[in-house]
Amino acid sequence: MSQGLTSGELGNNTHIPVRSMLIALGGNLTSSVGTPRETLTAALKFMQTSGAVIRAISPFYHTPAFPAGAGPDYVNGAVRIEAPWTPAQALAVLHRIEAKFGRERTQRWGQRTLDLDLLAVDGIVMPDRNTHKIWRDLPLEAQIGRTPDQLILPHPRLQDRAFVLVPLADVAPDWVHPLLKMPVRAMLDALPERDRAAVRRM
Ligand code: PH2
Ligand code: MG
Ligand code: MG
Repeated sequence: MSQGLTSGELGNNTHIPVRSMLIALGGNLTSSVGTPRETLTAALKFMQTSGAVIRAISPFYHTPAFPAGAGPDYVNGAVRIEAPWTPAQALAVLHRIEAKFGRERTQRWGQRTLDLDLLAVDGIVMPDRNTHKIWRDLPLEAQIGRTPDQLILPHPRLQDRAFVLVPLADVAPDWVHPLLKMPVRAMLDALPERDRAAVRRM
């Protein structure tokens, strides 16, 4: 008797798949709740309130802003959650939490109180492997001017950034990139040593 039930209702026979999701957290400006570290901690609470089960939280790290000179150092971290959300629903939840902490989505790579990036949902590739490759191979100058208007998974810059991979290796070292076929640990080892060394545990 599932007639009339919406997929949001739990406790019935509606099948809602629970997915494992990897999320990067970052911030380099004070928000209404306080320092970036306090903001990130508050954001994690809101993820739980929104229905996510937190499976692992990384330590927080001090990282130099990318690109170099783009503002104060960031605090970065990563979290592994399980949630009954589609990728689009997850993105909506993350945007809602960013908005709550004063994030204004204006300048690309501008300074921000809170940035929550959906890095991966299971091994899902979105929108397709060809489009993904175009975004992955985009030269740095073009990345600054172009923001994808669709959700791209895994996050197209995930493999490039030590401030993402260092904390990600704490929560999901063995997650394998579905297109690059590399585990997080190997992607991190492939980065220049000076990039990894610049990510300092708080
Ligand atoms: N996020 C950016 C741009 N630059 N630099 C660091 N260190 N950490 C970030 O999270 C970060 C950044 C865009 O989201
Ligand atoms: Mg973001
Ligand atoms: Mg980001």
